[in-house]
Amino acid sequence: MSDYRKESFLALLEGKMTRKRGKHLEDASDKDLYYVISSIVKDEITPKWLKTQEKYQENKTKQVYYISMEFLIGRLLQSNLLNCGMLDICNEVLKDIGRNPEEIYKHEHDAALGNGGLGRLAACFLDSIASLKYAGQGSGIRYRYGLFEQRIIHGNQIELPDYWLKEEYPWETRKADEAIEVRFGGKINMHKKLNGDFEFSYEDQDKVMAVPYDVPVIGYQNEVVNTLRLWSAEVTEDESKLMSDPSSQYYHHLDHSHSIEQISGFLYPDDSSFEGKELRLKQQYFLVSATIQGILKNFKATHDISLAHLSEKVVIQINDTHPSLAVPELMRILMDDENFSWDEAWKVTASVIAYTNHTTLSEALEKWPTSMIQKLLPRIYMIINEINERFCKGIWFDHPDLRDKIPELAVIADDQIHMARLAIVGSFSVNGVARLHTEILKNKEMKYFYKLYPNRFNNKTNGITHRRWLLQVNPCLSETITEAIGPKWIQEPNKLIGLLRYSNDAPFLEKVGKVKKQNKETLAKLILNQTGIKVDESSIFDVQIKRLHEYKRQLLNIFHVIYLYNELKENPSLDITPRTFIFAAKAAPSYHLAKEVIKLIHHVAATVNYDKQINSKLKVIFLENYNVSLAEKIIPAADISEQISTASKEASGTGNMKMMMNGALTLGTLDGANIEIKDLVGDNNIFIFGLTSDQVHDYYQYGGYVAKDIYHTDDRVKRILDQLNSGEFGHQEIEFKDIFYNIMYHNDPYFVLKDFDPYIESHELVERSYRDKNTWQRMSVTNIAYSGKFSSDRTIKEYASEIWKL
Ligand code: 26V
Repeated sequence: MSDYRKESFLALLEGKMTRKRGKHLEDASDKDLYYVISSIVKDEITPKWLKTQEKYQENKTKQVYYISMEFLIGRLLQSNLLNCGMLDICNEVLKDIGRNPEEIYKHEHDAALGNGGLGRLAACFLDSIASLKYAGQGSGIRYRYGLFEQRIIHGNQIELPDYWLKEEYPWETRKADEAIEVRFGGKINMHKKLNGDFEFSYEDQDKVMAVPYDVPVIGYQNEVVNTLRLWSAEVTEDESKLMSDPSSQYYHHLDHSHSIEQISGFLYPDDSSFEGKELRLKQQYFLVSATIQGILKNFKATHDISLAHLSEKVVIQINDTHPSLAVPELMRILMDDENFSWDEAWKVTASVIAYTNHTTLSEALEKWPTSMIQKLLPRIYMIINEINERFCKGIWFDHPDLRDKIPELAVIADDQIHMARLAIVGSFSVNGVARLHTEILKNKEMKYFYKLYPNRFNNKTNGITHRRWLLQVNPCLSETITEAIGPKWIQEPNKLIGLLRYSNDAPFLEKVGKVKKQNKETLAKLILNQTGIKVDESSIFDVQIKRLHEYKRQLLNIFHVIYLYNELKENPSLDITPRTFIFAAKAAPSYHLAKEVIKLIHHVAATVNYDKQINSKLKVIFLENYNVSLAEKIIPAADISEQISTASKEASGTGNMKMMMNGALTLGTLDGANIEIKDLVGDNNIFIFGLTSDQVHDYYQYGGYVAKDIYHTDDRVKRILDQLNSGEFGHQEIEFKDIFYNIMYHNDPYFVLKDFDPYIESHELVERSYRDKNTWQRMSVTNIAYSGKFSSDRTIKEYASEIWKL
């Protein structure tokens, strides 16, 4: 690092500290430093931000708009410093003046504007779009409250509100002059024009202002700065005036302004089951209407061609069905405001919108009651109706073979609007997020649509940004990699494959092993700090971190722990490799069974961790309030990555990719992207077990699985299930009847018992492999070497060339 650059960074720091915070550097708190460094970054990137946008305008660049109800961005300071090439300098200067960078970065509140994988994927995509110099924008909602904060009290999850905007958020810029009016409800008037067409006008609508807050998205050392635009719901200026005018009937109408602000009030914390809540529908339309209006305004300001050519300059990717009202909204504006005929408007709409599916779980599929849409969005309802009628007629006349499938295909059926069907019909591309998932869409869940539109379906296997998830979170591993193969992998993550040459190089393996050990020590400190429990740093760190869902089967994991505990109790001198099981997971607030599993993990932990007899061999850790920042600390320290969903249920998974990239070995089912990991690293560098997706499918379709039979024939299983009922874990009075009942009397819907035995066997193989340090390190390095494929840069290049045509 040149002294000159360090000196000038220090000078900036000192200057800004006095100007912005009125303090000398020596007196600055960590928080002062956080704000001042953020401001330095913002100063650095603002000219680039303007320039990037001007260039797009000047060159009339085609733009992709990524619309998502969720962007799980986490903290930004460190990754922004990294991307603008200032991270090393900043760290060094801070250390020079006796400060700890970590302590400073910690002051940023996570932006938790998402639930899990789908929201984090959106954040990784933005990073890759900018880093690959594509012209792209994210569009989302600026929720005042992000995903709840989780506290655990006596094993029970308690949810606290996440008021992340309590203090200034340094990355956002409010753009009041670019606010857009969004309208709900009202009366629709129809007039017949001279040419026989109908014309529509609206009356008595409720108006809401969508005010954009722009967050910069900085490309990796490439001068590009894109935008994430987050919309906030506010009262319109007119109404605001009326409400502060004592002579007006609206004076102090606080209820009204409250109900409007509620639209961007909070993120819905349930990603497991669809609930037709009106406020959620309002959020969706609010996001979509503001975004589409903004897109068209920008198009008109930039291009002098007709909106009929929109698809040459704009593509809209919708993240799951949540923004699928984009279809009727674009139709509405083109027809009612721009005088397009139906056919003209349809041609534009269906060539601009592309849809990504992220789940096949039927509980999560969005279906809105027609009555709700009709009341809240009467004109949108009319348009959806027309889309449905034309679509059904089309099948009737052009695809007689599918006539009897119309009830399964219709956009409106049983007084419900099926959003996935709307999204498929109204888009030019439908993609799944891993190979198996896309095959399931094509051949099972959406097979008749696939028959109708075979060219529309395509796969885009997910990815993660290696800049955050390797370079930033695991600097020592990154350095070790660079020492071996040079720095080119940072720009081209596929170059990580060069590590294969070192997979038998003892000194290199040793270095990688050392880094893992350090990372485990760091995590052990965090665990001690947060839980008071001291874990064995040489034990296997076996990690399952993700939302709590039945299909993700945290239950199977904890059953294995109970099994090990039972074995050790029976034979305390059993020679097993010490293990630390690490869990972190939030359950949706209304998901009872998921909360029971959290409680069970805690009670097993309480029993195991304090049992003197086996103490040194087993530890169970649950880290509360799982979020992006916590993931960043756990992932570099993982030895085993648990990816044990019931086959066919996990569309892709992305935690699997993050852990692989940090040298953990996957213990998983043939589900989601695990399959693609296995195909790359080979059977010897991964631990695969359990039912296949086809077997699971066949059991659902034809029956033949009886969970009770396993209970009655496998003593290990019977013992565990009986322990749930006996109150053995935790306090005597705590029982886990609902979990027991679900397995025994709902026939174990996620095949926990069926996969139990192969899971145990797989764990035994893990244990044996770990004993041979050299083999383990080789496997670990092989995983890192192949992980380049899972950089979201690869994913985004595929989207850009095959869907977006940028
Ligand atoms: C679903 C719902 C359902 C009802 C209302 C609110 C709400 C909010 C979010 C969701 C998301 C469910 C879909 C989802 O998160 N899928 C995950 O997407 C990841 C990225 O593609 C993928 O890696 C995971 O396997 C998949 O479960």
